[in-house]
Amino acid sequence: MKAIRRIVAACLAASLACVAPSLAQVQTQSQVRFTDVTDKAGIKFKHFKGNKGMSINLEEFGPGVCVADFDGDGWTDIYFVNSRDRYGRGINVRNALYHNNRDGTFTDVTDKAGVPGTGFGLGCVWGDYDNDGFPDLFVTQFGKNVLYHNNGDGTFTDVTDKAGVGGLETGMFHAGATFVDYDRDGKLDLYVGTYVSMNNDSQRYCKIGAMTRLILTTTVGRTFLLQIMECARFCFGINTTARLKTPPELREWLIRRRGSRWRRCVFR
Ligand SMILES: [Ca+2]
Ligand SMILES: [Ca+2]
Ligand SMILES: [Ca+2]
Repeated sequence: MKAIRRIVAACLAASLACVAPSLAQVQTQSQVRFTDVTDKAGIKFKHFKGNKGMSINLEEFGPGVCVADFDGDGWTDIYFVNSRDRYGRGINVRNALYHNNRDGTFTDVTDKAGVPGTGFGLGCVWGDYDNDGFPDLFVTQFGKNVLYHNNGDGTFTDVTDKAGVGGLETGMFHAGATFVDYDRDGKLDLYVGTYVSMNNDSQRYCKIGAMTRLILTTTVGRTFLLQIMECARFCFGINTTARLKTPPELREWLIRRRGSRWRRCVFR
């Protein structure tokens, strides 16, 4: 028995010898720490998700944030993107531009700069598309995008229509964008990513008894079953299951929450 204990002890010692340098290495690598200075920096921006009850995929996709030295003072400024109230609840929110005060604090200059956004925002990107030395701001939105030209005096001008970058011809769900000079002519070009088709034509209704819920669903990239599940969960919440009652074209489904009876769901 003593021999076995000696062997085990020797093995443990050998193992620790092997492990010890790794732990030290990890400790060395983890010396960098971050401190949350949001309040101290004066950044009061709060993202409003926009959901009413269970969120739809649109409300899960934001928000974007992008940084640039928009006024050329050598200090990086921050732009936050916000969503909007799409349910008529009277909730007023907007995007926010925070100017770097060079002392660890920031000031909200959105109103002065004129860059609140014009719709349900998703992403943003800075880029000096006209090479005047001041970065301009492009915001992707659900619906029409917005391009703000930097006037160089702390203010911006909405030049979306003039620039032709509203993007409605490519759909509504503009998820993100990037500036890149793809043809190397010295002028930045703009690439905008559009997510699934999601517009008024793809609004669906879920009717269960006297309860009718409008849901926003998608016509591309989603299976019909997923749409049904979205419908069911909007009506009954999570833990809802569904099964087909009639052929899919009749769109009658039976749904139920766990432990409850099956109920008929008509999907239009
Ligand atoms: Ca700055
Ligand atoms: Ca510019
Ligand atoms: Ca170019």
